[in-house]
Amino acid sequence: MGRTTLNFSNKTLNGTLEVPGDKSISHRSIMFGALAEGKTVIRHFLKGEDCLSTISCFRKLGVKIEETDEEIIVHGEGWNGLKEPVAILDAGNSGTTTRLLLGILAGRPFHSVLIGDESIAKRPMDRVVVPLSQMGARIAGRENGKYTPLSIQGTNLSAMRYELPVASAQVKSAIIFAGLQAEGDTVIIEPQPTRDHTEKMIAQFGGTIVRNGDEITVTGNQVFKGTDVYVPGDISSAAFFLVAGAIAPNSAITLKNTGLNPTRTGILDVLKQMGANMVIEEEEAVGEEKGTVTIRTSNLSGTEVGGDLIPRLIDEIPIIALLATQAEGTTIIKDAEELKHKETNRIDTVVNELKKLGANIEATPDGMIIHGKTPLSGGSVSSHGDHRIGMMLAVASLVSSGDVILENPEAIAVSYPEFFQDLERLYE
Ligand code: SPQ
Repeated sequence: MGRTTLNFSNKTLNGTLEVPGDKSISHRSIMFGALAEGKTVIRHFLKGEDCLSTISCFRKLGVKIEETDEEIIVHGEGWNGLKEPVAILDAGNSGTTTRLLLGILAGRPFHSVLIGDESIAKRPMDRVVVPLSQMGARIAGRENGKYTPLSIQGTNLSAMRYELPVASAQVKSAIIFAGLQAEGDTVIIEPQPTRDHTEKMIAQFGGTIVRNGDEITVTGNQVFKGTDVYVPGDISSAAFFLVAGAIAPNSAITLKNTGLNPTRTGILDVLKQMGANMVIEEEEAVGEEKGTVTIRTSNLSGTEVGGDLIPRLIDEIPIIALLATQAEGTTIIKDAEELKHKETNRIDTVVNELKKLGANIEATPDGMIIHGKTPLSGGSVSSHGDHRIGMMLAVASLVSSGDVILENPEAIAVSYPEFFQDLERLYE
């Protein structure tokens, strides 16, 4: 585990950037490419560790996947192209890989074993295992299938009607993948909208899924056709530069080809609410919405973040907390208990690490309260193996008066391997 010293104090950031491809969409493009019949060509795929774990799992499941500098080519042979793996499937640090694969493997006629790293071993899998079991899935694991390693004996699944008890795109997607293999119509009730990349991709691969209000209906036994996928820039990665541009002095950053799917753009709403100097230009696109966002140094004020906004910015809360330390007044983040189930407990890690830099921040049972505007100091902090905490602390160093020493910066490679190179390109 390494350590890096960040001395970015008072740097001005200027320039144009295209952040790497969206992580959620990259995972799903491999999954649908593998399940489809024929060739799928994916451009602007995120070669972060999480998505490489998804590729490695599907290769072990017998799918031919080629990698060039520009493209990933998946040679799908339909649902039956997936074969019983002779090796353990390792999802690494990726919750998306683990949970979505469970939905796929539950209905395949073979046995498989799924593991992940230390962080995955602590994240709840029962939120997926319980509904899949109601469909007939046979999954065993530690504490009654709550934790990895998980062993899956694929079987015939039956359709069901299920109301999501948590706002989670991963739970929704796992049930959709199971529903796609079940007899009849599976209906999922989603009280709060979550990212809809799985639904969009079903349409892109020639399948059907219907949304009616908060009800999603998916019919079983669908056949997908391989296609071309362009993955837009990840708004969750762009968020670090949006905040950097808003809080660093005399800065202006333009982010091209950024994903603007409305289920993901909560960060833009919060930046607007806080008074950020920002321009959004949407562009014509097939499938996923995208466009260009420009942000300049801004005078920010505190705000409240909660309710239906939370699933639209769940992964951006660490960087929003930092943003709030640089805004006048109080920011309240609530209804965000889900943060406790991410790579780390992101309520505790955000609060503890930002406190070490002098932030006025306190944890609440479902979020945090931040009082600004606070000058940050240097200090020794850690990513705790969580990529989003690592990037947030690196951006914090832009407004810290002294050096920030960051433990375990390697974690950032999970979603953004070129993060530091991109940050350095914007320095003046
Ligand atoms: O894949 P993983 O590890 O769960 O990644 C995270 C992240 O910060 O990158 C969460 F820790 O993103 C999730 C996100 O929080 C990715 C995701 C998806 O692609 O469907 C959905 C969200 O999780 P959930 O549990 O709310 O469905």
